[in-house]
Amino acid sequence: NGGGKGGRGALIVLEGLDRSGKSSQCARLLSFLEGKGCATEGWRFPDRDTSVGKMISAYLANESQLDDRTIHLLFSANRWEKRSLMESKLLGGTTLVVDRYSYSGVAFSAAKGLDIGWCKAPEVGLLAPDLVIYLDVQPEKAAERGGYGGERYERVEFQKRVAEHYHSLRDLTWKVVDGSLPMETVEEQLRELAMNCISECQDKHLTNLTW
Ligand code: Z5A
Ligand code: MG
Repeated sequence: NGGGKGGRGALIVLEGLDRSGKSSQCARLLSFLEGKGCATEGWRFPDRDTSVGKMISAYLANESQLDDRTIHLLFSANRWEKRSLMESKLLGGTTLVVDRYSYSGVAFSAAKGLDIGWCKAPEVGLLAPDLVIYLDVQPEKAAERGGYGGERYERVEFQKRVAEHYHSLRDLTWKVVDGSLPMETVEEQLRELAMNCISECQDKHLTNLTW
């Protein structure tokens, strides 16, 4: 595992607007860590493979309609159904690189106009990340990238509101990385942040989101 001392794995989350490069960078970071001999898994939310995830996926594809609060709670439930597995992986020494987490949950629903305190409440008690990497890209820039516009929420005006809410969620675990830099440059920065985090959190206890 990580530093070879039998410590726990790190919970590393990537966040950012649509097309900020999260999935690309998660894949690159994962193969880098694996190459270092680190026990690592790549996770993502929504996890579309569970039954809750299938409801979310249909909603995002505009194949079903759901009340704003209902879909918010489904996104949260999708994290809760993975919490115990997440905990056992981390305690067993596996580092998790997670593509979106509770911050997406709060930022997207709050951008629809839901009360932010109400949005945070169901996230309390989920595992707190050791590191949140926010890939910072202007919404207009992100929109120019490939594949934008297919799913619900993929509109520039909406993404601007999401960015404002992300901003209000930043805390000590956040590192903001300029996601408009070339992919390789971003990748380099993430490697260093991840390696530092993995060695620093080995002896630290896992904590819960408190919000
Ligand atoms: N959502 C929610 O409402 N509540 C929740 O609790 C959660 C999520 C967890 C689906 O998420 C939606 O769910 C999302 C939030 C909401 N809605 N929106 N909008 P998703 O994770 O399934 O979304 P996705 O479509 O898979 O990924 P994404 O976020 O849109 O993109 P990304 O992963 O950040 O970017 P990418 O796929 O790595 O890259 C996009 C393109 O940009 C691609 O062509 C790359 O080659 C290119 N790219 C990447 N990096 C660069 C750089 N540095 N330079 C140039 N080009 C680049
Ligand atoms: Mg993605």
